[in-house]
Amino acid sequence: MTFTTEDSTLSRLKPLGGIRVEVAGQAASGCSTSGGEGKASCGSSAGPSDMPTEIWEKVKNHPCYSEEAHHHYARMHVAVAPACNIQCNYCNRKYDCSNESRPGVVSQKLTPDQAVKKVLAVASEIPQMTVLGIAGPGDALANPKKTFETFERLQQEAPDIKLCLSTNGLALPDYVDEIVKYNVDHVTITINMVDAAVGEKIYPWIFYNHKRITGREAAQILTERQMLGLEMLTARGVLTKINSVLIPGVNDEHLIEVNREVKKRGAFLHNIMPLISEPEHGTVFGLTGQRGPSAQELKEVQDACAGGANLMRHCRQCRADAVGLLGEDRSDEFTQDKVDQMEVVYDLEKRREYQTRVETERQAQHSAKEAAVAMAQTQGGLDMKLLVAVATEGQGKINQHFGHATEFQIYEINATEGNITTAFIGHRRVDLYCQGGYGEDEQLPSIVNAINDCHAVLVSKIGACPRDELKAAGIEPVEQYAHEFIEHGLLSWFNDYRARVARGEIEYQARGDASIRQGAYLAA
Ligand code: CLF
Ligand code: SF4
Repeated sequence: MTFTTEDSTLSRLKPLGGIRVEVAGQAASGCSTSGGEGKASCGSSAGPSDMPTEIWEKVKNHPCYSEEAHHHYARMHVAVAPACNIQCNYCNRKYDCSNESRPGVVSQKLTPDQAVKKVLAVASEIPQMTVLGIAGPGDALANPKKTFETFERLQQEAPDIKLCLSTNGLALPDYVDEIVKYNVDHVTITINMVDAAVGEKIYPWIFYNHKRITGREAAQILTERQMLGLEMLTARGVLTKINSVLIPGVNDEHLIEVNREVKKRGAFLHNIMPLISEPEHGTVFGLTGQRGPSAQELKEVQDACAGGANLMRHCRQCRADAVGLLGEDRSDEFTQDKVDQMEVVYDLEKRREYQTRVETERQAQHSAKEAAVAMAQTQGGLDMKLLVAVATEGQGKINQHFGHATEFQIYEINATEGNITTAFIGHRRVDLYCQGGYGEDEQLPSIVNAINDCHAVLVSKIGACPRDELKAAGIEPVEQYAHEFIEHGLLSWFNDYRARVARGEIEYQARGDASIRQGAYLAA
């Protein structure tokens, strides 16, 4: 018998090409050519043996382009691009661009001079910071002078840092030469539709050729420019990621078509993100009651894209001035006044030494994962597929106290016909349970809601009260694998769990849906 958390819902969406590929299988499948439809495309969880060396060199320490790298390497954004050339219904200009960051906090806008000093300061303090992105708070290419001046200077002053930019794509075809000239190896285009009839529900207007254009014509121009820009980047060897905002009832099933079209044009990754539409953000969608997707709705669309462009599932919808590992926010340590007072010494050698140590740690995690999977295969047991939440603060380990977690990482374990795989499928942001030494019991229901589709939560420690509440909700709290590598803990728990099911000590029960937390992220 096969147990799964999602049988009831998965069949609603039709996968590409009529073939359903299990998520875990996809994650493990690595590089695949697309039979003449597009270039080779490698998944975010792929490794060096899955892709050409020059591509691996570009992605191996980019936390957004490599799922494994995001446990070890950090990125930062500089908010040098305030203007925008389109209007999205999920955006309120008072806040950051929600294409690449989430609304809720206004960034401190920087001049290129300030931005360069900030990057050097962060790079000195955080040697695992390997990528600098320009992602707003408006559109990077609606502010080309500031964007490219910043890139040009950084190319000279911090040559080991990878450059990355994010755009809505309207101006992209005009700047591909500059992107190549300044060695911007990674570009993200937000593409929410490839059909203007869908697009006119998302974009009320664009500003193009010195004119404001509205309605379907605006959406048509936008989609043509996005596709052209993507093709031009692919032709020049720039790795391109597509971000799509999943808007239930507007573009949910349509995103499967988007996935197919961007794969055809050589997109390296597709990142499908949930709409954030709290009314207090004052966006059109927020004010008209357009809701965001639930966790399972998001997963269904992502799973239905299996076989198309490879998916990124570890995006944190970070701010236009984010600093740190994905999922952490250290921007408060690098406000303009603090950076102004810093003595910045950019020590390239020290950064390289540190990153060599990170690579050793990463290799240890990789080996631990392989050993854990091999161990689990030999034990046999019932077929099942389920989700598990993990509290981690990095290094690929179960090393965080339940009460200190501001997010849980979600893994899917899939045992089918003797083959076991694990796959990272996303994260769930939560409010901090532990507030200044005591547990905040009012937060517990929202934390349970966020991981309600999981069978267990693996933590380094947990108090009696949250333990009881989780158990009552049917989620098993597990401390036993504290400080072990995540995959090892996951599979050890899983083998124990299905052995208990097989012995009749516990009964397998399907889990329900979970909610994606809306609203501003607050750093712990
Ligand atoms: Fe920044 Fe974006 Fe570059 Fe990453 S973020 S410009 S590709 S360096 Fe990353 Fe943040 Fe998600 Fe963006 S987690 S919002 S995908
Ligand atoms: Fe807002 Fe970004 Fe859309 Fe511009 S592209 S309207 S800044 S979400």
